[in-house]
Amino acid sequence: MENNKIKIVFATGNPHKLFEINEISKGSGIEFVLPPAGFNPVETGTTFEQNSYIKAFEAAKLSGNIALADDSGLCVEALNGEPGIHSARYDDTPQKRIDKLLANLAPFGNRKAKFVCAMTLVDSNGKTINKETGECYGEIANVQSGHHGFGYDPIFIVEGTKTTMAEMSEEEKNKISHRSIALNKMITFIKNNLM
Ligand code: ITT
Repeated sequence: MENNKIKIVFATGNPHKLFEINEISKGSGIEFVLPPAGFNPVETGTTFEQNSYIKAFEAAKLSGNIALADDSGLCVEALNGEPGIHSARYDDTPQKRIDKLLANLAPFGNRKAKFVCAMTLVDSNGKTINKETGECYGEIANVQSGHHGFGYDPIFIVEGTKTTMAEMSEEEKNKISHRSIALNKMITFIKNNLM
């Protein structure tokens, strides 16, 4: 069964993302694999969509095959959508990024936020084969809680719950996350058009 899976390059340097992607796509007949050595895209885009294209094309060129990329981030309403596309570079470490966000948000009563994910599937000539997006709504907690997931999960309380994403199991997160919403649409497209 494993051998019959089709492999698609997933253009990331973030192992947590690859892990989530392969958990979400379990049973789909698709396995996502890391790009070849030398993958080092420069994310010069001004939108999630542009940066996901840049990463996917870089990996597709290197591998000579189609590649999928995810550009994602946390958009906080009171901070005019920041850190947004700068989420991974907001500060030096994951903990410092959380601390900085909590400090910057402290003066505001509005703690609404959303996770956004833009995915683009690109071929080695740079043609976009398909693109999808997913959003997950919630609010920023006053203090961090939980150890699952990655990034800003410990301070993101999912709408309709009292728990942060980091307090959810991987399975629970993968049912509702921005990444799973985008990826499930992308998997449907791949199954209908490429398999
Ligand atoms: P690649 O570009 O190599 O894929 P990256 O981590 O740099 O890895 P992005 O540029 O897309 O990826 O930035 C995404 C950042 O947004 C990520 O590093 C986290 O800080 C945050 N983020 C995205 N999805 C998240 C999630 O599901 N949970 C928590 N934080 C998330």
